[in-house]
Amino acid sequence: MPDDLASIFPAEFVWGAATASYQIEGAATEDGRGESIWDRFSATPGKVRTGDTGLVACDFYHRYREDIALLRELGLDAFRFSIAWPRILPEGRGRVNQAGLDFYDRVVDELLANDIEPFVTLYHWDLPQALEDQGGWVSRETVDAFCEYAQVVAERLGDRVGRWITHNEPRVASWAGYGSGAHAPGRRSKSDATAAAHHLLLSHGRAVEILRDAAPKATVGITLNLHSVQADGDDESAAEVARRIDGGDNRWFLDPIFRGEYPTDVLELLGDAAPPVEEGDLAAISTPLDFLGVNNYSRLVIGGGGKPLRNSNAVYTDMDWEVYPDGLYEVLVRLRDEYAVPTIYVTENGAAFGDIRGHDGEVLDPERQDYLEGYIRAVGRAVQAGVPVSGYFVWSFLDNFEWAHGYSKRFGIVYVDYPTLDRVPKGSFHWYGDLIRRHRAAASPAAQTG
Ligand code: IFM
Repeated sequence: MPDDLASIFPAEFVWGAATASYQIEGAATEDGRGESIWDRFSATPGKVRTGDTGLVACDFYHRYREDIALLRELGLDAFRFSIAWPRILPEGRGRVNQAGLDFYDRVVDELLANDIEPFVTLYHWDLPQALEDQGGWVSRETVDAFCEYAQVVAERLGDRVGRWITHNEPRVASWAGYGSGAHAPGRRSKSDATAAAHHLLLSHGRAVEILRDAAPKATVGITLNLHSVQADGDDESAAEVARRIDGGDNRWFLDPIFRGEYPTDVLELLGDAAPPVEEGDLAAISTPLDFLGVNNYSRLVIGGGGKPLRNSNAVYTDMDWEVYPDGLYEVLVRLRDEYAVPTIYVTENGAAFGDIRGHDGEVLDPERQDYLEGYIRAVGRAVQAGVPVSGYFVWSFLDNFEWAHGYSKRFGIVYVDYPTLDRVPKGSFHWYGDLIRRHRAAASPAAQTG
């Protein structure tokens, strides 16, 4: 592989940055936005660190022009953001809030005016609270509500938006939202979690056709958070636990989407907590996709006795996640070899570190730069091995509301000074921008012929 990272990638490779509505927008009670499960959850004492909420967040709602100007400065091809369902349908279904649609209209137009392609995620976890009150994702009716929402958004934005992601990380939305209760809505039930996961997947499958009909230019995918789960050494119990975790975290979502079936070993383990699958559901879930979005940050190693192992030689991020770029390579190769995924975008990858603004006002983050370089190199290796990876999105563009961790974890390549909401591009922002510029230069016709 060439040393110069920029020359590894094909000319049409897409460089992007990713965000999500609740994590950056703020303006949680403005212009008719309804309540979301994250408003309710973060207002509940003890659920989010130091009681942080998304009420103001990064104030992207008011500062999107300034932020898009920074995206332009960075030289990005694409920006991934999500739509807040409660801005569009404050009660979850029925009444449409035009002011909510208008906001995303403006964001899309501003991006296009700056030559940045919008990648729109429909659901990044901010379910209207009104729907949660009627059962949330455990209820099959929420699937119909999601279809209604997808239709409304696609009709309004579909003339300009070509890239659609139905859901972000259904594993987290279901397992953490309805199983462990660490995320909104904070329920703790295994059968609720599996029902929620199934309905998220079903709503995805149904929405694919809706998006294609309402937005004829649409290419449609879903984003899954996938990780490499490995057993350390030959310990049999470690191998068994690793397989079980891989089943729940990875195969539970990949198999229905790409094979039209749930993995039988996981179904057996679930027993009575298996999801309520009806005839036709798996056919809908496995509707062929245009692309798969992959979010990857770290790997999991299981040691003797089935316990997660800590690697004393590795760097860990502020989330206590091991830095292990090969894990992303392994995931990408597996998607080609085991699931024949046609096109992949790495829709999130990045690292939280405890960034500090220096006396000179700058924010230097060499650890994040190293992290990004290692992972982008791993993507490059996958591309060279023939894996169809078409783009890479750094998580995240801005420091933001990191769910139950509140604002304590900084993932951005742009620092947000929360008291003033000033944006300060970090060292990694400049590094990433330089990579993109060098890639363009290496891919230009002059460089090809010269
Ligand atoms: O911040 C989250 C994002 O919302 C979903 N993927 C993982 C990120 C880091 O935890």
